Amino acid sequence: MSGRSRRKISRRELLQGSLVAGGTLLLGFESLAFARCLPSRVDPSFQGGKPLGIVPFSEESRAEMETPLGAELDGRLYTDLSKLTPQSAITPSESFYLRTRASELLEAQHLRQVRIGGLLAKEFTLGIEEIRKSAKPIGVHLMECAGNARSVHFGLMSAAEWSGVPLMDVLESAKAKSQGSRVLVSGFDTYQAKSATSVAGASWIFSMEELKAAGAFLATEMNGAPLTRDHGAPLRLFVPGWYGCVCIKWVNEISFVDERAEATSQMLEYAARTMQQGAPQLAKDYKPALVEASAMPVRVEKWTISEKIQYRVTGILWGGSRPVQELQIRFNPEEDYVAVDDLQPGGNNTWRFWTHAWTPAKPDTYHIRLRVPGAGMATRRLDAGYYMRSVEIQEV
Ligand SMILES: Nc1nc2c(c(=O)[nH]1)N[C@H]1C(S)=C(S)[C@@H](COP(=O)(O)O)O[C@H]1N2
Ligand SMILES: [Mo]
Repeated sequence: MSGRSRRKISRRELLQGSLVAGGTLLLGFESLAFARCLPSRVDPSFQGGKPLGIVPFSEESRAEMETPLGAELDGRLYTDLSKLTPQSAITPSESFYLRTRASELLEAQHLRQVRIGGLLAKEFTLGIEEIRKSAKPIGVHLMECAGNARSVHFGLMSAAEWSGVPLMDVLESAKAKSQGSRVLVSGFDTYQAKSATSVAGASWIFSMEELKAAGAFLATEMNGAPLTRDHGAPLRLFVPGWYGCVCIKWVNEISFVDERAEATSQMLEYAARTMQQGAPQLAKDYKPALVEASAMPVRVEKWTISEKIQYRVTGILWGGSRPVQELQIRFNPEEDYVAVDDLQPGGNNTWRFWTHAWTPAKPDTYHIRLRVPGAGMATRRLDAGYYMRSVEIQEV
């Protein structure tokens, strides 16, 4: 270990958020306590060690995190996943990612009720107040944008605690005509500005079976407070386990349609990202936009333990149709996958944490990938290297 890196790092430097040590740019811990709050059952040595900082991921742009950017269809906010710990596993509403911000043209009177129509004996409207009164706590669910990307540090993903009403309750009381086998959910999507990158008009068509199996709900609250304007107030759809593109915000219409219904512009736009075969013209030919089991590192921590440099990788595991039992990590193509040291137990409604102690053989650039071993579970994005993250290790 070089003398330079043994140099004492002041608390002030750590708090300032970035420093250079041993030639590596280290993003500082917000506090020392932060680094200690992950369980280390396998390697308790970290409890006695000293955290030096976080090695930033390389080959990722410097996106501005947790700040609302832009407006309307081009509005974004990226959640900073590098701060995640099991103690802060629910994203505060002001840090929850945004993909599309509320229209400048949206006013409260546009969304006082939801129209229930289409292939129905009789159309009717449901008042928002009525829906609000029957809302109940639903639990914690993660949402990921199908367009999540390394360039924004995968910040289009967050988890919150939701309240609302099961969509099936609303649909069953509506009694569709027999040919109304599918359901179109739409929101208020009239914007002042034309988007550079997105097609306006979010709506999605589901089969009744899909909505039932997923436990879809109309959300009224997020983290114990009414939805914010940008997150779809007063009412948004949430389909647990599916990509965010189906979770329609500012819901204003639910319509029964039949097997001949055409795919919406949103379905066509997201066809590739939700791993459809081509871009089917009919809604019935779309497969559920499920988030398959996925995992990635969120932070690589640098420590000194008994005078030695040691790294610890902390990451998340999410998605999948059932909970993953085992997770493996690999630091470069020429190395083998090995089981991660510690995988937090849990279900698949939200992210689970894992940690892995790491002693790189030599200073180098490492490309970290994860794998869910065993057959029987599709992990296409994970296996394609979509969530790979790289670090440049300068000191071992
Ligand atoms: N009405 C409407 N709903 C929408 C969208 C939209 O553009 N308009 N974007 C969708 C997409 S692509 C995602 S990923 C989620 C994001 O929800 P959030 O901004 O609350 O995180 O909302 C979905 N619901
Ligand atoms: Mo999205």
